[in-house]
Amino acid sequence: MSTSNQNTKKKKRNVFIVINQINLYYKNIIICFIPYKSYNQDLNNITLGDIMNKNNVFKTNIPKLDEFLNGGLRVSTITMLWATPGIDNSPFAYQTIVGRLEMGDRCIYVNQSKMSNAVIDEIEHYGWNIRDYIEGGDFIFLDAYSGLINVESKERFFIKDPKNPKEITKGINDLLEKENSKNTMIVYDSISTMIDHCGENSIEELKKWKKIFYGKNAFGILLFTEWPYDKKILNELRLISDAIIELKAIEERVILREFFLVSKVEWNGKTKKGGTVPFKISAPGGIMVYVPKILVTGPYNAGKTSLIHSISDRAVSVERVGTTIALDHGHVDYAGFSVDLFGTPGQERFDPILEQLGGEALGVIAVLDATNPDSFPRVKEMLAKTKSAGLPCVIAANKVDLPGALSIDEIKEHLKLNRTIPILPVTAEDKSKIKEDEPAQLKKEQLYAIFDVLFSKIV
Ligand SMILES: Nc1nc2c(ncn2[C@@H]2O[C@H](COP(=O)(O)OP(=O)(O)OP(=O)(O)O)[C@@H](O)[C@H]2O)c(=O)[nH]1
Ligand SMILES: [Mg+2]
Repeated sequence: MSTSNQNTKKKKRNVFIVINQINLYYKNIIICFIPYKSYNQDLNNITLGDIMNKNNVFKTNIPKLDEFLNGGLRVSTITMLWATPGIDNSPFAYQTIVGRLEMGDRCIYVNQSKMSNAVIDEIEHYGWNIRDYIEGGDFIFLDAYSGLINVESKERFFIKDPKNPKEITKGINDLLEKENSKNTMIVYDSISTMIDHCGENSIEELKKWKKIFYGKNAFGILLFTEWPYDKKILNELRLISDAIIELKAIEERVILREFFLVSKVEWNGKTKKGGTVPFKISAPGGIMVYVPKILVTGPYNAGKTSLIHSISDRAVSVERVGTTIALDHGHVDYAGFSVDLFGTPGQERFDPILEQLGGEALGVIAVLDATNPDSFPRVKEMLAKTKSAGLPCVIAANKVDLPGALSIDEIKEHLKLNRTIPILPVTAEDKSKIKEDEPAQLKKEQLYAIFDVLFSKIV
């Protein structure tokens, strides 16, 4: 059994490296796609059928990512978590580990760049329980770090000389050979450390790993940080990888935004281009798709503030006698998305600021009062003023609990929109609690339905 330090305290600390004053621009991302043949020739005993087998699909547990991976990871493959220096790729591995363990798989974590206790601390930092799996023997460390720093390993399984890549391969093979009927995910942390110590020889070992995985229901997630390595090494790494998930950053004004993109998926047969997914890592919670701005607009008194307050984990409004005079802001974490909502004031006298508020929004929720068709032209006007054309948009037909409220079809007819925008109903949770000058509590499940539709259009 692994002998993780039971006294390890749960530490609150920031595990991310912040880059200051560095301009990282990746607008011209070269998406590298290597046709399937090149890979297949390399490993002639693994067939396309093996890799494509849908019964062996392993979800990563990371929102949106599985969509780009044609459902998830595959047996006998190597997936590279390819990070730009300064971006931590380990939370991606942790989140997948936790998901796989919950699904009944086992995980071998080869730690070569940090102590196993540091890995446990970090996983717990995100609020995930890992100790039960360690004790149950489903989460196993293969310690390749102690040997590097010349201390005795406390783990049951360790590599004596981690500078010898053949020993690493043998260590992985021995663990996989042990009788086990479960699917096994091998996490290697990290390939950069391996290359630093073992040089180009590492690449030859990686090729062997895929063959070792074959027949043992195993697959690998390898952590790699792209330090300034020789181009030849980088190219070989790309070739060996069956899938590459790149983690990059882009500077927007003074904020550094992180995003991932899948630049290679062998088992997909093609690369889904242009799919960059901005992400944010919260503790607890893990990786979320980050949507920095959703605009909530609509006529005076339609229910914008009510919507933002009802759905948000935390919300701020600037109101005067029940009407919004400056801004509504709320934050929602839902369905793997982390979203900032910005509400516009409804009154026409604030129209000059509508245009500014609409800038940089990734989606729009237009709220209308279903009992007040006279205000519908104003909905269209506000959509135009916030420059919402072209943005994913949903209309929330609010107050459908009130007598005289129009049906969704009637609203559609009245609005006469020249593009198809989904219209979904919204009602107050409890009509008896409605107060004239206060935002109402709206039904959460209806609001989540609106988000589901909107999010499906955003990334
Ligand atoms: N019956 C009913 N009343 C609602 C509903 N949603 C909001 N209200 C009420 O409608 C009024 C206006 O709601 P707000 O959320 O302040 O509307 P708003 O769009 O932010 O208004 P402005 O900021 O002034 O443009 C309040 O009195 C709410 O209690 C609903 O679904 N049903
Ligand atoms: Mg308001």
